[in-house]
Amino acid sequence: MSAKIPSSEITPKHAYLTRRDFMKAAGLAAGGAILAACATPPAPTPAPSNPQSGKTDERGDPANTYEDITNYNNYYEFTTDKEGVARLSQNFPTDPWQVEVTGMVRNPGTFGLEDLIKAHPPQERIYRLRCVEAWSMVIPWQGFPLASLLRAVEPTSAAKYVRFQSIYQPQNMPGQKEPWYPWPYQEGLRLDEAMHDLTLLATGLYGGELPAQSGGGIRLVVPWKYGFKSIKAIVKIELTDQQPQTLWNEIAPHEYGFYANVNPAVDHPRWSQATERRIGEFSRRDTLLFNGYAEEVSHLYADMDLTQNY
Ligand SMILES: Nc1nc2c(c(=O)[nH]1)N[C@H]1C(S)=C(S)[C@@H](COP(=O)(O)O)O[C@H]1N2
Ligand SMILES: [Mo]
Repeated sequence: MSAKIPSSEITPKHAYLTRRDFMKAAGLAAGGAILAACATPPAPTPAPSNPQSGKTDERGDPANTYEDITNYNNYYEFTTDKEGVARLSQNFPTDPWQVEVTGMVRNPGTFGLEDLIKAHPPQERIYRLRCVEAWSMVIPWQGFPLASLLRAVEPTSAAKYVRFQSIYQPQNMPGQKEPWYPWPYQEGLRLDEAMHDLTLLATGLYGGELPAQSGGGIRLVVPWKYGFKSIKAIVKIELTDQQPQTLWNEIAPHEYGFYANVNPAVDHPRWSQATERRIGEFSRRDTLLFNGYAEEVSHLYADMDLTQNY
C-alpha cells in the first residue's frame, strides 16, 4: 500500500467517527475517561484539508494548516474530544486578558495582554509540538520569550522554579464542571528552562490573534517537552523556590513526570514514544530526542538521568 494515500481514503469518515464514539464509550465504561486524552493512544487523525502556507520549521518540515491546528486540540477545560474543542470554545472571551506575575520577584504586577505585547514585541516562531499521545504538528506562533517578561519582573536569588496557572471559569468552560480534575490546570518549569530562549509565551497564530482553542489570551510553548507542559490560557505566573505541582503529575505520577522532555528512548508506561504521527501525514515519523531541539537544550540536563527524571 502506498504511503501517500491520505488516511481519509482508507478510513471513511463514518467509520472513524464510529470508532471514536466507541473509544469514548469504552473509556467511560472502564472508568478511564479521566485519563482519556493524555493516556490513550492517539485518536484517528483528520485528513489534510486546506492548502499549505509554504511556512516550514528550521528542519524544513511544513507547517500544519490553520484549519488542522485549530480543529484538533487538547483542552480539557472544554472537552476531552479533540475535535470538539473548537466549537465549545468559540465564544470563550480572550479579550481583555490579564496575567498576574507574583511570588519571588522584585517587580510583581498584573499585566494586560496589550501592555505585554507592547513591552515585548511578538516574533514568529515555527515550532514542532509533540503530544505525549504520539501525534505532532508544526505550528507558526507569534510570541515573545518568557525570559523577556521574567527579566522585567526580576526574580530574586531565591527563585528556582516558575509555576503557571490557567484560568478557572466553569461558566464558560464546560469541562471544568468535571469534578475529578484538579482545576485549575497548572504547570511548572525550572527557572533555567523558563529562561531558555526557545521558551515562548504565545500571543498569536499564523499572524493573527491566538484563538481560544489554541490557548488565547496567552499560552506557554515549550517545544522540547511533551505538549501538556505548554499550558493554555495563563492567568498567573509565580516564581517560587519549590518544584510546582502539575496537573498531570498529580493525576498520574507514574505516567507524567515534572520534566516531560520528549524522549524516544523512554516509553510511556502504556505505549512506545519511539515514533509519532504528524497530523496530515500518513506514515509515522521517528520521534527525535528533545523533539529535535537537543542542540539547544541538552546542556540543561547534562548531569541528570533522563530515565529517572521523566
Ligand atoms: N489549560 C490547558 N492547557 C493545555 C491542555 C489543557 O487541557 N488545558 N492540554 C495540553 C496538551 S495535552 C497538549 S498536547 C497541548 C495541545 O495544544 P494545541 O491544542 O494548541 O495543539 O496543550 C496543552 N495545554
Ligand atoms: Mo498532549
